[in-house]
Amino acid sequence: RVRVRGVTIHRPIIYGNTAEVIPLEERQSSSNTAHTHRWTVAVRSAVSAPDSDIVGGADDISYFIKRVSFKLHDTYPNPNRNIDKPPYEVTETGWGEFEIQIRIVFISDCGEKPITFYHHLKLHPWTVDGSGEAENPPPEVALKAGPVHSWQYDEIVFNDPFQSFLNLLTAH
Ligand code: SLL
Repeated sequence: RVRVRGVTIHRPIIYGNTAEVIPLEERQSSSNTAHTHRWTVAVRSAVSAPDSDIVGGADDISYFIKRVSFKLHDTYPNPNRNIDKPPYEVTETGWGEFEIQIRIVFISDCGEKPITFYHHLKLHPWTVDGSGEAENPPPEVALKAGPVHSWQYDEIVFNDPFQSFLNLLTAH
């Protein structure tokens, strides 16, 4: 099997999270009243469907991805979450922000090593008060402000890919 020297091919992705305040009534009737937010962390294609308010995800990225692992904070049960088919996402509830480790494993025999990066889970719509200090608004204000979004655009770069993998990527 031969590598195609000098060739670089990228695939655009987005990764990040949305978060919403859990309404008080729902919180009080849940088993975990300390959990203030519901959030979703995801890896998707960077292409959004027209007229959709979902960020990205319109293109298939599963043909070159075997697994996406999200490593949550140790306060979560089974913090290592392996997702083997799209959508590559985890939805949870909680009370705090933390770094999520994201690892993408590519399909078997493609010759590409897994990549690892981090996303800071964002729950709060930080606002700036009159004095220029950043503040984290109270839950009722945050609830009215609507969902928080924190997304990063990036490109997965494959250098000197195997000819077979290059063919697969360009065929899609
Ligand atoms: C903080 N450094 O102190 C962060 C840690 C951890 C958030 C945040 C756990 C939920 C559960 C949860 O929300 N952890 O107990 O299932 O802000």
